[in-house]
Amino acid sequence: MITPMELFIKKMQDLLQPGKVYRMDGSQEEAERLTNLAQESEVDGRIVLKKLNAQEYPNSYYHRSNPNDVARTEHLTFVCTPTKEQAGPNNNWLEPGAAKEKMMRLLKDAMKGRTMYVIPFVMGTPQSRYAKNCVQVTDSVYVALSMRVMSRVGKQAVERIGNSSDFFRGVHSIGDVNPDRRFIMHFPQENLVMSFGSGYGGNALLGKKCYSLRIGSYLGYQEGWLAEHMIIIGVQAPDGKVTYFLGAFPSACGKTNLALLEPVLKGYKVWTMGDDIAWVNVGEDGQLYAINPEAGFFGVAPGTGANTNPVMMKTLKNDKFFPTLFTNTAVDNSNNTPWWEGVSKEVPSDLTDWQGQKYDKNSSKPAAHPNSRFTVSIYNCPTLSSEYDNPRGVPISGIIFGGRRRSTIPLVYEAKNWNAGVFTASIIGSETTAASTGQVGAVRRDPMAMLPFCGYNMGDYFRHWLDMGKKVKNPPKIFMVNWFRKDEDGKFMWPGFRDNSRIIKWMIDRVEGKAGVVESEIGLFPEDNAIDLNGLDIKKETMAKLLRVDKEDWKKEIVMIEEFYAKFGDKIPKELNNCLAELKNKLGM
Ligand code: GTP
Ligand code: SPV
Ligand code: MN
Repeated sequence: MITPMELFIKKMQDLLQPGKVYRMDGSQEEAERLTNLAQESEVDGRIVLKKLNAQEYPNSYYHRSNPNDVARTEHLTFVCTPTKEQAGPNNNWLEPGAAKEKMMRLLKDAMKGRTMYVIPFVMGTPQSRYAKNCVQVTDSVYVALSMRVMSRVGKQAVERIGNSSDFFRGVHSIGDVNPDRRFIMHFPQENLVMSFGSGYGGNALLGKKCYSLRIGSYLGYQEGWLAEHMIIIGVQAPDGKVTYFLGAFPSACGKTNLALLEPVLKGYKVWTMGDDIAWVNVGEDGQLYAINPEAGFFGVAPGTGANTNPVMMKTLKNDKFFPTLFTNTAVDNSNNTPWWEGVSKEVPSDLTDWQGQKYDKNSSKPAAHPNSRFTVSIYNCPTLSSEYDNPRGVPISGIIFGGRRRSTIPLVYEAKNWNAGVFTASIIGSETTAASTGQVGAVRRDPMAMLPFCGYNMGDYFRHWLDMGKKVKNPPKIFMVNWFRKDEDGKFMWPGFRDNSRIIKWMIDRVEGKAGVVESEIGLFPEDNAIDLNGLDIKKETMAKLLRVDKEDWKKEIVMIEEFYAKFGDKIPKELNNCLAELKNKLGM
């Protein structure tokens, strides 16, 4: 008898007609073999990988993609549920039959003369009951190598799957990298994703956003857990105690930086559990626990430097687990190292930009693409938590939500209880970033930082969040932050990065009941002098501005919130409508 996994592989072979089939085993030897192959292969007219300076960046490689393929494409991403209502106004929708037909046409014979890489992988530590089994096929060696870094590829996955038919199926072909023939189609009911025409991270590494968030959130809704766009960190205080937090910020709004934070405050330390995705379950003791389903970082390069994120700089130079990939950064030709805005103050004189052209220092454009990224194993991270592979995950005491807002949203405040926290997260607005194609800097609603990633109707998702609160014994405290407030001159008012540890310290004090609060219209603010500003040169007036409700701004915000809520009609839970009514009342609306 043929196993369901073998049947899937055979069906893919019949459909895609690859010249060769290669089955990934996840070994280090295989990584060497495939990186060697990638240095000799051309895809889409470009050499797939070029080796970088091994003294500076050991076992690191440079990849340049087609300039039309540098970010997620939300307008080409669909959730194909039996009814449109199930996908909700937060998703593009196609009827599953029609969607599959469209994809079958694109995928038919798509791998002729190419190699089909079969990637069995586990999301989550294989010992965990929360981990999930997956198989992806792809014709991109770059994707195959990236998957190896980002998930647990190989034997353990094959063993876990065995004769079972319960595994995620992902089909990916880079096709001809044509945006007119690019689609990322999700079939939550079938645990299936079909992706064509892009090699970019979130479009092509199907274990990441496609499975661990869109399909995962749907599974979580069915099975009673949450799949979230969140970091997981353990923050150690001077007394040695570690407090675990989840943190959700929209794409390119600071998750990776917070996950690898080196606190400025003496005696504090951040232990990294994850930088992008968390699967959150209620444990046997009734507490909320989180695991990171991923095994690597796919992080934004620009802005990463020795001052802002020294831990990531060290991670990128470790090679315990390889390869490390740099995609669409610039290259410093003087020493063959990757370069991006923020990695050094000086712009090197001999740079090749992300499109392969000689870079003109006087150019107003950046040398690295704003969404250029690195792909690196989490095991190379010097602050990796000792709990990272704990199959139970870690118990969560606080949840931090945030967005990128030049105005309106204060530096930090706390929701008065779980439901108020769910409301606060449901009304998050954030400026769009280069992580997704389209306009950058436009404010849009991005509830829980999940707008592009919730695989079902967001109204049902809000209900699910409220229900989770009822199941948890000691619901974590919920905080809202905004590192991105700007003054009249357009300068950031808060130093951010390593100084964000000052805010986290206050949160720990709140969790431990050591700090008082002042109630405001939108939630609870720190008492005067409760935030440790020792050693920081910041004006009292600036702090006052950062920690104040601007009623006029908030009245404008309410209009946008109501517009967003209205899209969901009566799917918005009454608890959230009540919170909104209460807020309007307090603002005198
Ligand atoms: P995704 O990988 O897209 O989900 O992004 P992310 O949320 O992990 O964002 P990341 O930490 O990579 O940061 C994105 C950009 O924001 C980078 O250019 C950072 O340098 C910048 N950034 C991060 N934290 C701060 C901060 O506290 N203040 C300021 N001003 N910028 C920050
Ligand atoms: C994001 O856009 O939120 C990312 C990068 O983390 S991607 O994997 O492409 O989604
Ligand atoms: Mn992300």
